[in-house]
Amino acid sequence: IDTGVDGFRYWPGALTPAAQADLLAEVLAGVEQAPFHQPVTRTGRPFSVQMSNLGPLGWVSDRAGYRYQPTHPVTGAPWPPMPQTLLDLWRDLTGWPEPPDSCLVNLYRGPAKMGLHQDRDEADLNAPVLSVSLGDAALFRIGAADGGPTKAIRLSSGDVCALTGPARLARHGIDRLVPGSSTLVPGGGRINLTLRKAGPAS
Ligand code: MD3
Ligand code: FE
Repeated sequence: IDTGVDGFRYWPGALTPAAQADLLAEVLAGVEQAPFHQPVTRTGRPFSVQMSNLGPLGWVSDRAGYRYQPTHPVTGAPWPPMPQTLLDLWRDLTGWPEPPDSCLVNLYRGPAKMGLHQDRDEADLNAPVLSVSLGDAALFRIGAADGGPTKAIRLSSGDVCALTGPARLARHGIDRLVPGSSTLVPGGGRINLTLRKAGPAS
């Protein structure tokens, strides 16, 4: 597929249905320790997506702004460990010399969406980002960092994509779910895992 954005790499169906179920079970076990919460923007507007994190650093947003921090904003506990499956997937698909230190777990249900944005809260913007989709399909929108047209592609359960090089600062978002397209996530909806090297390169 051609998104028009150089450095966007896409592996449709990278995870078999069995691998998706195993990975989801590991992620949901982590989320039992670090429950989903609904972050708010600096102006107090709630995100329609619910979030949790796994690994040493988690992305959070509140009235103080966006940042990565080592603890859950509600419970104060450290984020649960990153599943080994995800560390392996990152190594195999990105080849990046350092492991990810952050896995943002985004839960989309019903009308949840994510507006067009850039990811630039990470210390080393050269490190790639890896995304794993589980559950209902979504319409993902992406366009070049410096503006111009955007394209929508459908991300389905088990699809993996990497954002490397010029795609790292691409504008992207989730327009909407394709409801009823998967029964993987209990209670319905879509879970996206975003793996990042958020802290400084070592
Ligand atoms: C393109 N998440 O958490 S994943 C995010 O499906 C985020 O939850 C979306 O955007 C989701 O920041 C999209 C695909 C993705 C992730 C990171 C990117 C695309 C990206 C970073 C740069 C460019
Ligand atoms: Fe993003």
